[in-house]
Amino acid sequence: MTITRFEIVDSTLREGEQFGPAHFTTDDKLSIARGLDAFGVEFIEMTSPLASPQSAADLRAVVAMPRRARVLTHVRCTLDDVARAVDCGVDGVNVLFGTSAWLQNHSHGRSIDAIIEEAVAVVGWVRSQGVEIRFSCEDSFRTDPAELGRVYAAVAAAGVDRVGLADTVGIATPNQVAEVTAQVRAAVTCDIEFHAHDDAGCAVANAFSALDAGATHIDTTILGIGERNGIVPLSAIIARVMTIAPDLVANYHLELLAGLDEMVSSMVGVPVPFNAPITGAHAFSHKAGMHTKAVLSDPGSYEILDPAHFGRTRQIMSGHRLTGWNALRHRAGELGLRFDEDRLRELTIEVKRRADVRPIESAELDDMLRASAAIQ
Ligand code: HCA
Ligand code: CU
Repeated sequence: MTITRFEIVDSTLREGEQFGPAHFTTDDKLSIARGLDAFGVEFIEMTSPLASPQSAADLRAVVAMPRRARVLTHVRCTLDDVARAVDCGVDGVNVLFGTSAWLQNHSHGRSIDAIIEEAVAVVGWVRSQGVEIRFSCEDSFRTDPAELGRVYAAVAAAGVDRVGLADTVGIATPNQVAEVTAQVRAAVTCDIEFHAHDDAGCAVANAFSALDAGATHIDTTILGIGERNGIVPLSAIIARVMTIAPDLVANYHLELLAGLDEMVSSMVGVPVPFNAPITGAHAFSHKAGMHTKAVLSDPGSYEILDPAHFGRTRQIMSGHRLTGWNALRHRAGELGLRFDEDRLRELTIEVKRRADVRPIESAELDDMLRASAAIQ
C-alpha cells in the first residue's frame, strides 16, 4: 500500500508525563506546546483534567495559547470524563477502554457489550458538542480480533472521528500490526490512529507498518518518553517516513527537531539517546576510512537523510586509527592546507600510529597537520 497520509498526535504532554522522571511545570508545558506547534504537529494530546487541579489548569492554559495544532485530552470513556474535558475547551478527546482479557479482568471488570454501550453513548454526546473524538481499545493486540472488530464497528457507526489501535504493552510485531491494521482499515472508513510502546524495540517499525497498512495518525512523544521505556520518538518516525515519502513530512519545520529533543532532555534530566535518528549526537558522523572516502565523494553513499534538512552538520572524523588519507586530505583542506599524495600517506600512517596508543583530539590532529605542512 502507498502511504498517502501521515498526521502526528504528539503525546509528550500526556504519555510523556507518564515517563518515570518527568515532572513538567506549567511553563514547561507551555514551552513544549509552543515548540510542537512551531514544528507543525497536527495534534497535541494532554493529560486528563481529572488527573489533578494543576493538570486541568495547564490544559486550559494550552487551549488558550495562540496555536495551529488542535489540542486533545486523553480521558476515560465515561460521560463524566468527557464532560470535564469538553468544559476545558479542547478541540477533541481521545478516549480509551481496556478491551483485552487482562484489562477486562484486572482493570474495570466490564464485558465487551457493556464497553460498546458506554462507548456509543460517549461518542454520540461528544459529537453533539461539536468536539472531535477518537476511541481506542487499550491493549488492542491482546484483545480477541473479533471483539476488536465488533467494538470498532459500533463506534464507527456512532460517528467516531478516529479509531485507535494501541500496543499498550509493546508486544506486537510489524507483521501482526500490518494484519490487524488492514482488518480495521477494511472495516471502518474513519481515520485510524496507532499508538506503539517500545518494550521489545519495535515501536517505530510497528508504527510504520501501521501507516503502510492504512493508519493515518501516529502517536509520538519527544525523545519517545512514556510509561516504562516509552513510545515512538518524534524524530524517529520523521526519519522513517521521510526516507519513504518525503512529501508527507515536507510541511514540518524539521530544523526544529533537535531543539525539541534538547529542551525535553533538559526538562526530564535524561540525555538525547546516542542512537536517536536525526538528533543523536553522532547521527551524521562518519568514521572508518572506507566510509569517509565514499561520503566525501557523495554523501548519499552512506547517508539516507541529509543533515542540512534538520539544521545539523555532517562530521567527517579523521583523528583515529580507522582513518584514511581521504579524510585527512579533507581536514587539511578545511584548514587551508595542501599535501601531495606521498606526504598524505605518510601522515596517515603517523596518525594511525599515534591513535593506536590513545584517541587524538581534533586540536591535536590540526596541530599535526599544520606542523607537517610547515616542513613540507
Ligand atoms: C495509558 C494507556 C495508553 C493509551 C493509548 C491510547 C496505551 O497509559 O493510558 O489511548 O491509544 O499505551 O494503551 O497510553
Ligand atoms: Cu501508551
